[in-house]
Amino acid sequence: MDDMSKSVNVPPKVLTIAGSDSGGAAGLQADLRTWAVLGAYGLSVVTAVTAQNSVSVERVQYMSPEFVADQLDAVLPDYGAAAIKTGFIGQTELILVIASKLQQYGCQKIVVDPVLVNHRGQPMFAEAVRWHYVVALMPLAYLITPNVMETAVLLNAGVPDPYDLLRLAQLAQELHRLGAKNVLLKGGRDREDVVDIFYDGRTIHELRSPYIETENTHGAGDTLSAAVCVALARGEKLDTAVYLAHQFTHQAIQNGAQWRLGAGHGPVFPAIRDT
Ligand code: PXL
Repeated sequence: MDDMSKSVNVPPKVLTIAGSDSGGAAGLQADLRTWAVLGAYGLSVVTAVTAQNSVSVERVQYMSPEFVADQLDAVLPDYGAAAIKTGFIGQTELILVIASKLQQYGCQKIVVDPVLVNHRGQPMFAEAVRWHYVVALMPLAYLITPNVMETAVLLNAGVPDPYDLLRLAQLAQELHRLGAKNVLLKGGRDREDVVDIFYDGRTIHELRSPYIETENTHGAGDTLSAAVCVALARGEKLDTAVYLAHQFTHQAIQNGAQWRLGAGHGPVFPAIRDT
């Protein structure tokens, strides 16, 4: 019989290299949920397991670099991935092994979400981690998706005022000069709007949506970069991909905005429910 896979409409395959959030809001759980909603097939290579809930992160258990390499060697030669996202990594040895495997397998569509600060905006890792992101991972990325605080950490710069969109545009350009091919700087503000700044090396684009008054934004950044990743896997152009992902994330925040699932910050939720 002919190769059935040619005639069957298979989903795009996407890989997240990320941490597990036991609270189910962020990390690989947010990525896989986003991909299921968008009809993609998600692979997951686990970098770390966190013990956390809606209030706090209690513990982080890192996987060994060898075991992360084993996971990548297991999935990439077999399934392959049309696009890859990196999330929580947190250790220099893990950054190095991931960078080397990404080069070995030659994936072009890599979205790097530089998870560097906690939700209070405090840096989570030592300076060496920042530096490894810049020298080892950023050159491999097709897109990086830092928020305002992560941008300041990556550039070793002062924290910008999120309302100063001109300054954010400058910082996006500085990240490009530092080696990022494309930059989506998340979390700018303008009056009642949230503004993400997208810089492709030529033009600054603004992506806008109305600010939603809620504390339930845990996982918003993961959802956004996972949504960009799947659009790229489907062959969308990057400017279309970031636009679709911005709208998708706005809707995901809207969906969970009124919830009270735990005592603290609630999740965003991209699925449409009929109950
Ligand atoms: O939202 C960033 C993020 C990514 N990955 C893991 C996390 C978080 C934030 O809580 O816990 C595992």
